Amino acid sequence: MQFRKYQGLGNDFILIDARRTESPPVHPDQARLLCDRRFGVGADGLILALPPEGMGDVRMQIINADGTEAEMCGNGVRCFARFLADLDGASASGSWRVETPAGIIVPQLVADQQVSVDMGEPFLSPSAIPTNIDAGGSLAQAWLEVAGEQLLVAAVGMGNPHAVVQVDDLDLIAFTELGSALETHPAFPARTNVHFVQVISQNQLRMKVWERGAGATLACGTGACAVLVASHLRGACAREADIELPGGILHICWDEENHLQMVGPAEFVFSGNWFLEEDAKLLTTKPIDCSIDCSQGCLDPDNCPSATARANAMALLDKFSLNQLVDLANESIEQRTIKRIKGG
Ligand code: ZDP
Repeated sequence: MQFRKYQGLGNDFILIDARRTESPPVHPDQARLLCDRRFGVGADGLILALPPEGMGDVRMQIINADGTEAEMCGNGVRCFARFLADLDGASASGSWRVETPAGIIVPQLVADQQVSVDMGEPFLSPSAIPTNIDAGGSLAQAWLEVAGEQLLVAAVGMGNPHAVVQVDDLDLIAFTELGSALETHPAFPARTNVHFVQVISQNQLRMKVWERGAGATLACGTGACAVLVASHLRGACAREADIELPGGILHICWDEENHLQMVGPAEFVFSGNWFLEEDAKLLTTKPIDCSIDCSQGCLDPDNCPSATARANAMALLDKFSLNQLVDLANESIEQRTIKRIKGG
C-alpha cells in the first residue's frame, strides 16, 4: 500500500489515495500501527482521500493515532490539498471542495508553500459541540474541576470538539496532567481536544495543544480557530490574529460571513510502501498462470510471462522471411546443429 507523509507545523499525517478503490484500504487497527512512532511509520493521524458522496470533489476521512475517527482536521486538510496537488500534477486545480463529517471545507494553494482554508462556521451551541457545559451567553463556558484544579473552560466546535483554557503563563502549567484529564472530562461526551492559550496582544496569541486521540502535538488547525473564537468572545483578542503554536505560526481570521479563514504551511516529508498482511499473502502465492488467472484481463502487466513469450515470437517472425521459416520448421534439430557448427 503506497502512502505519503506530510506535515503542517509539525502536526504530521500519513496520507493514502483511496479515490479509486472500492473500500477503504486500512482498518483502524492498522491506522494505530501505522501512526505508531516506534512500531510503524509515525504520525499524529492518518488521512484517506475517498471518492465524493455528495457535491464535493473528494472526501476526506481522518483517523487519529489511537484509531478513533475525527470529524475534521485543519492542519490535515492543508496537507490533504498539497497531497492532491502532488498526485494530480498539472491537472490539479489548486482548490478543492473537500467533503468531511464537519461539512464542505475548501483549501486553496497560495504562494510560499502556504495553504489557505475556509474552515466554515464555528459551532457554539452545546449540543453541536458536543458538551454539557451550558451556554449562558454566546460562549459555552464553566468552571470545571480538572485533575484537582479549578479551570474556566470554554467549549467551541469546529466540526470536532475543543476546550479552551486561558492561562497567564503557558510555561507554568501542568500541561500533560490537565490536558489528558480534560480530554476525557465528563463535560465532553465525545471527548475533546484541549488548548491552553496565553494572550500576548489583541492580534497575537500563544497556545499549547493536547489533541483528542493523539496527545501532545505541535499544532492544531481546528484548535487555533477554536482558540481565536473563544478568546474573541471573551474580549481578549481581535477577530484576526497570529497564533503561535509549538510548531510555528497560523494566521486565523474570523470573517464577516462568520467563517474561519486559516493560512499556514503544508509540506511533503516522504513516501513509502507499507506491506499489509494482504500484500504479504500476494507475495507468497503461486505464480500467475496466464491462461487461467488472466482470462478477464492481465493480472500483472508489468511482469507478464505470456507478453514476453509473444514479444520473442514476434521478433523471430520479423527476422526471417516466410520461406526461411518453412525451412526452419522442416529442419531437424540435428540438421540445424550441423549447419550452425559449419557456420551455414
Ligand atoms: O478532533 C480530533 O480528534 C483531532 N485529534 C483531529 C485532528 C485535529 C488537528 N490537530 C487539526 O489540525 O485540526 C489535526
